[in-house]
Amino acid sequence: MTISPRLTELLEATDSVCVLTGSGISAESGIATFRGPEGLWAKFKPQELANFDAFMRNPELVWEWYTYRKTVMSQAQPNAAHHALVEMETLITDFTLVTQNVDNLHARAGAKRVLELHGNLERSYCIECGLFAADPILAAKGEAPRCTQCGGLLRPDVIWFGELLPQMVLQEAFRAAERCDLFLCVGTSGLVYPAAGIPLVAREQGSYVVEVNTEPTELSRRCSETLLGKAGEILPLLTNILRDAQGGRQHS
Ligand code: BV8
Ligand code: ZN
Repeated sequence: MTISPRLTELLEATDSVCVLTGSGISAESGIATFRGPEGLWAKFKPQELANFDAFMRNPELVWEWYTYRKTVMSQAQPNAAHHALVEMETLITDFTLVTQNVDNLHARAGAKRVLELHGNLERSYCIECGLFAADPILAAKGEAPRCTQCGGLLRPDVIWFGELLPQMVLQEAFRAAERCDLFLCVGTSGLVYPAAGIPLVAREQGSYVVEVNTEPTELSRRCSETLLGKAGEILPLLTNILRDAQGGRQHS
């Protein structure tokens, strides 16, 4: 994979980078993406699982799905792409990592600051009293976990379709997109809003927007360039250029 002179020049000079990741960055860690032949949505209908009404109709089924995903998550390890972004964070003064993923792999890779647009499956909370449960005692098969304080239903701390994203986090992501020189869009199909609107804001204000994906997406025609390939192979290349250019200067 050759990196274009334009992108190389930018990597060597930039001090303001914003990155948006989607489930594709975790594919090489063995976590299924949502779309595509092996995707989660191929087996399960999002409208039957990833929304509050579905949860209230059948909390046991939704918890069965999320328990499965939590198990897959806990057995997964961050991959070279996650680690490349952790190193990038140390090399760039103004670095913002925004993720749509709920698998906690950026944090587990050592990322210091992760803007979680869609929550984090490590956390759950009570729909009655709001008490957070770090990792609910996953009830026996066929039961939904309950709050130890009030007995209310616990739900995964993820943003479902039709639910508002955390507004402070979203605003911070848009602000970073507005000011960055370089925007990396990694492993996302760019179909879900408002997250998919973040790279578009970067583009509108003149950032160089680079897509890293194994195939073209909805966003491709709006990006400055698309690097076709695996995130686990491409992101380390970008970080190598950064590190060499900055003489390995570590940003505190
Ligand atoms: C909201 C958390 C408003 C839960 C998720 C019509 C038009 C526009 C918008 C809408 C509309 N109708 C409804 C909406 C709004 C809706 C939406 O955007 N729907 C879409 C489907 C049309 N959005 C919402 O509902 C959001 N909330 O808008 O609220 C509101 C207003 C008023 C009052 C109340 C509310 C909430 C959306 C959040 C949903 N939650 N996840 C969970 O995980 O269970 S969505 C889920 O899918 C992800 O979080 C992610 O955000 C999204 C997209 O997934 P991707 O990460 O992109 O993954 P995908 O599989 O699609 O793609 C993977 C990519 O990786 C592929 O391109 C593949 O090629 C690539 N890849 C694979 N391997 C690799 C790779 N790339 C690199 N390397 C590899 N190795
Ligand atoms: Zn409670």
